Amino acid sequence: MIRQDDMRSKVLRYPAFLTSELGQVNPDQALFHVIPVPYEKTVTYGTGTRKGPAAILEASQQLELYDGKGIPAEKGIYTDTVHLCGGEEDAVLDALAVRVERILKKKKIPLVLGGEHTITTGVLKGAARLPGSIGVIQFDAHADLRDRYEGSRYNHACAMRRVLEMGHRLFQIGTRSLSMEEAVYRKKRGIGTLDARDIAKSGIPETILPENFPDRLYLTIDVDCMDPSLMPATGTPEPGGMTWYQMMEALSSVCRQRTVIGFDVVELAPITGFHAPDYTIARLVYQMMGLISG
Ligand SMILES: [Mn+2]
Repeated sequence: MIRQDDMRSKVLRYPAFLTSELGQVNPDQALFHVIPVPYEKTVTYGTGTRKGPAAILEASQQLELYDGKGIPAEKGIYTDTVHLCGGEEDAVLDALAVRVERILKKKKIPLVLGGEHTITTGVLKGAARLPGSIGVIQFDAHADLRDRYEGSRYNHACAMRRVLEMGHRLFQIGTRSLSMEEAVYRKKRGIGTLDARDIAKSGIPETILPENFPDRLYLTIDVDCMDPSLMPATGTPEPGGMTWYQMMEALSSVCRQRTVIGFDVVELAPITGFHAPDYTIARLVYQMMGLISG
């Protein structure tokens, strides 16, 4: 499955997103640039998220080109080389920042497939190098706002704390598991929230984001925002999560109201022999492309 184009320069490619339908894609003509990032260093419970990107790309071969409204693939989907994740955390994340910055400068949309949630900090470091403020929407069962976790500032449980330190605004959707300190910190920093409990009670509101939230959005989707009945393939599942249609409604609401500059999907940990979760994420990614470009 993994094709090693050139072992000497360690260029690694997974099968491209929807390559079954699209064949070779010219990066200059593609709006969406997929970066597979099989990063797994600080996972605390279930493991295997390094296998997430390849599983999503593999499952994408089964997608219908028509998403129910249009054909998002017509905007062009280019799958770039696999990000090298073997080095020091700082170096791996900095290299990711450089790649993302390059894509954004070409007015393309980076689409990063994880890998653990830590990678979002690398992506946003790159995005922050372009002018203008960015609002970050985090779909996640967990707040990920700890300052340190298990001795590391790079732990996935700290990802959003690092993002806030870069000066980005944050809005959390689907949260249902956090420490008392995180709850206090959330209030203190004025972080916007649409918690899972409120979604279960009242559904997705017409308008989610506050009026003064930045117009340029970056979306980070931890797959555990969805209910484990729909998404069991993740390291730290939490009951009481979002349904498929709640996800679609929330995503389409924020895409309608703002400009999405990029997004990532993280923390899929494929279960061998059970391909439904992998396909669910491939479909989610494709629907996102439609919502952004539609
Ligand atoms: Mn999470």
